[in-house]
Amino acid sequence: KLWDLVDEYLHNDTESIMRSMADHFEYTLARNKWNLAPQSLFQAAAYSLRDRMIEWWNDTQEYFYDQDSKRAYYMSIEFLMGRTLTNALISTGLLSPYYEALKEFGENLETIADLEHDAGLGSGGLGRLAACFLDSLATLNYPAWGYGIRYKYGQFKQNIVRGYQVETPDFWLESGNPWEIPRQDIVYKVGMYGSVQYVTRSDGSLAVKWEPGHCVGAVAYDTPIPGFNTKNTLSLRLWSSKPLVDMNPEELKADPWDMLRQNQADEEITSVLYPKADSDSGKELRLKQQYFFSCATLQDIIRRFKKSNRPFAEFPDKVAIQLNDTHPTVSVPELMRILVDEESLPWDQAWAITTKTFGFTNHTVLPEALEKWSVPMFAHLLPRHMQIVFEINHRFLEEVKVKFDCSPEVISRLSIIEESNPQQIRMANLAIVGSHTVNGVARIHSEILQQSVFADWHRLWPGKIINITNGVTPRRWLYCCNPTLSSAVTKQLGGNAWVTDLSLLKDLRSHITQEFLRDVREANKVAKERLRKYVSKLTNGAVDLDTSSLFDTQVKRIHEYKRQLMNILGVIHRYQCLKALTPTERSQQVKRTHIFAGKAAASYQQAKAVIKLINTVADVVNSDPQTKDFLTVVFLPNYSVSLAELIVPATDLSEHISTAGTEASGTSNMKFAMNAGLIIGTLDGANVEIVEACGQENHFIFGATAPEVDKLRAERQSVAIDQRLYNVLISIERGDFGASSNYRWLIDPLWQGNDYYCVAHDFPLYLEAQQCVDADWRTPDVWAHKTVLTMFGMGTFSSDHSIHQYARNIWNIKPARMPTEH
Ligand code: 26Y
Repeated sequence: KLWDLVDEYLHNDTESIMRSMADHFEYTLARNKWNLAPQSLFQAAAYSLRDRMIEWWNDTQEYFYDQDSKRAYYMSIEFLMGRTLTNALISTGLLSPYYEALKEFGENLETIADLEHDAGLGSGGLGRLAACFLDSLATLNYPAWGYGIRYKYGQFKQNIVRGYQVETPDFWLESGNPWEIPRQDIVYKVGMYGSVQYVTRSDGSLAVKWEPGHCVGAVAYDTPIPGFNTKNTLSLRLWSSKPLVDMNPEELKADPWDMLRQNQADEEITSVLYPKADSDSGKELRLKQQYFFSCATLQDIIRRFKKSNRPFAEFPDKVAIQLNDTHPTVSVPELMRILVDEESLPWDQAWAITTKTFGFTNHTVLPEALEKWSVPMFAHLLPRHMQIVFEINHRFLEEVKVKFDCSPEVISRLSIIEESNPQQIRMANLAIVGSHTVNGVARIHSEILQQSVFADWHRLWPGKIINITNGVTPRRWLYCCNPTLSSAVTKQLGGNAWVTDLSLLKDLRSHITQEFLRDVREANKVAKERLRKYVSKLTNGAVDLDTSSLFDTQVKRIHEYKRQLMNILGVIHRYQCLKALTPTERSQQVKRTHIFAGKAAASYQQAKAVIKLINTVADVVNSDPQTKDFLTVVFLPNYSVSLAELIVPATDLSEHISTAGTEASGTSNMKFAMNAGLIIGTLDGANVEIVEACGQENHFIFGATAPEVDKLRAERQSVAIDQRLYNVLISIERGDFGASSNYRWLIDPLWQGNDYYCVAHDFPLYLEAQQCVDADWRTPDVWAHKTVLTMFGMGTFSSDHSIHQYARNIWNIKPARMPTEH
C-alpha cells in the first residue's frame, strides 16, 4: 500500500510533475514560492526527474539481479558527460510534460536547460566516448555500470586574456549537483603505503598480507543513466575520497594539526582531474587516484558478485571489466591481490580469473601518452602490488621463453618492467598481459597497434588485438542537438526508429528527395543562426557571424599532431590572397567563417602559442575593412560538450587534419558528418572509414598517408617550403600578428625542417583541398547532395554499433530489457 502511494506520487502528467517540482522547490531547496529563481527551477526540475529515474534504476537493478545477468563494468578515469536535463527528458519520454510544467512556472525549458553547468570530468575524446558508451549501454538494455572518479574540479575553465589561454578552476559543483545520489552508506576502505607481512596459515602454508600504513575512505556517488525509449536505467558510480579517522588509530595519537593536514590530503585525492605531474608528489597523487578508484571499484564489484554465492571460478562468467586506456590498470594486480592474499586462491587460478575478466582499450599511439610508473614510487605506495607485478612479469617472461623463440631484444620490449634507472612499470604491457582482449578504436589505429606499437604482442598472441571502431550516440549528437534536422529524418522515415537504429539511414541514400535537401538546408540555417546569437552575445556584439558564409570548424584539444597550426596558416594564406585582390574580385570569393575552439594542456607551450596565434589572426582579420566581409575568424573560449552541441549542427565543413597515423580515431568527425557536415581531412583515424562509408568523392581528403609519413620521417627528407607557406611565415616573422617571439615554438621548427608532424609537406595539399571546398560550395546543389549522402552514410558510426561489438566480442553479455509493467 505504501509503495502504491509512492507510485501515485510519481505520475508523469504535467500536473504531477508540477507538484513534485513544487515540493522540491519548497522542501529540498527551501525556496520561497514568491521567488521562482530560474536556477532553483532548474534544480527542482532536475530533482523531480531524478526521483523518476531512481525508481526505474531500482527496478532495473532488481531485474538484473533476478535475471542473474552477467554485467559489464566500464572503468574510466574520465567521463565527459556534459549537461543532463534535456538528454534525460528525451530519453525518459518526459520532455513534453516538463516543457508544459516549466511553462506553468513561467519559464522556457531551453532557458532553464541552459543554466545547467556541464559535468566536465574529462579532457577529450576518451572521456566523451565513455559518456556515449553509457548512453548506448542503457539504451540497448545491457547490464552495465560506469565507474570513475568524482572530481571536485573538472577540466580547467579556459579564459582568453589578450589572446592567451588563462586557466581557472572549474568548480562545477558550485550550485550543487542535483543528479547525483550521495551514498554515505557505501564507503570502502582504500589502503596505501605500509609493508608486506608473511603469516603462517593453520595448515602451515605461508600467506602474504599487506599492512597498509594509511587508509582513506571511498564514498559512492551515483548518477542515473536513462536509456532512450526503455525503462532500463543504469548508473555511473563515481568515487569521492574522505578521511577515515578511526581507521588510522596510530595517527589519532599525533598532533591534531598534523591530523587535519592528513585529512585534507585524503580529501585531495579526488580533488582534480590530472593533477600536475611535474613533481614526484604530483606523480604519486596521480597513481594514488588510479589506485583509489580501482580499489574501490573492485570491492564494489566483488561485493555484488558475492551476493550470488558462487565460487570465484565463476567470476568471469558474471563480470567483465573494461579498462578504458591504461589509467585503471592497477586493477590487474589489485584483483590478483584480493584473490591470492584475501581469498586464498592459488596463483594460477587467480591469474586465469583475472585475465578472463579484463579487456583493455588503447586510445593513443603517441609514445608520451603510454603511461609508466617508476618502480621505487610504486613500491612505496603499493608495496604488495609491486611484488605482484614482478611476479606477473616473471611468470610471463618465463612462459614466453619456453613457448616462443624470442630474441633478448624482443623479451626486453615485452617486459612489463623497463630496465631503466630507476626501473619503470609499463602500464600498457601490464594491461595487455592482464587482459584477454585488447582493442584499438578505429581500423587504421588497430592496424598500427598490430603492426607497430604492439607488434611484438601481435606476433606473440595473434588475434588478441582486435578493432572496435568508435561511435557517438545519435541521441545527444543528432536527436537532441539538432531538432530541425532530426524532424526531417523522422518525416522521411515515417517514424523515429532511427534514433535507436541508425543503420536505417542507409535506406534513404538511394532516393534523396528535393524536400529533404531543402529541410537539411533549413536545419543548417537554424543552427547557424543559433550560433550567431551565441557569438554575438559572447563578444558583446563585436562579432556578428554572416550565416550565409561557409562555416569551417576545427574544435578539439589543441595538440601539435592535430595540426590546428596548419589550419591557421591556411587562414593567413587566404587573408593574404584576399588582400591581393581588387574589391570586385574579392566580392566573388567564397565568404568564410573559420571557427576554432579547444583547450591546451596548461604546460604545453606549443599548443598555447597556437591559441595566441589564432586569436591574434582573428583580431587582425576581423577588423580589416578590406577583408572583414569575406573572412571572419573566431576562437570560442572554453570548449565543452554543450558548446560542441551548438557548433556541430551549424558547421558546413569540419577539419580533421591530423598527421596520418597519429589520431587514434577522432569522434567529432562522426558528430559533424552525422549532422550533414562535410569533412576536410587526412586518411587518419576514423576518417578512413567515414569516407569509405559516405563516399570519398563527398569529402576533401588530402595529405601524406600513414606509410608516406613513416617514409618521410625515416628518410629525414627536408621538405622545401612552398612559396605560399613562405609568404605566410614571413608575414608572421614581420610581426603582422604581434611579436613574432610569441610564435618561436611554432615557426622555428618549420624553418629548420624539424617538422615531425609534416606541416610543410601537407600544406600545399591542404590548400588544394580547400580550393576544392570553395568550388563545391559555389554550386549549392552539389554541396547539398554531398551533405545528405554523408549523413545517410553514417549508420554504422553510432556508439550503439560499437557497444554491440564490445558486448559480443569482448564482454559476452546479453541485453536484459525490463518488461514495461515492471
Ligand atoms: C598521459 C595520460 C595521463 C593520458 C591522459 C589522457 C593519456 C591519454 C589521455 C586521453 C586520450 C584521449 O582522449 N584519446 C582520444 O580517444 C578518443 C576516443 O577513443 C579518440 O577518438 C582520439 O583519437 C584519441 O586521441
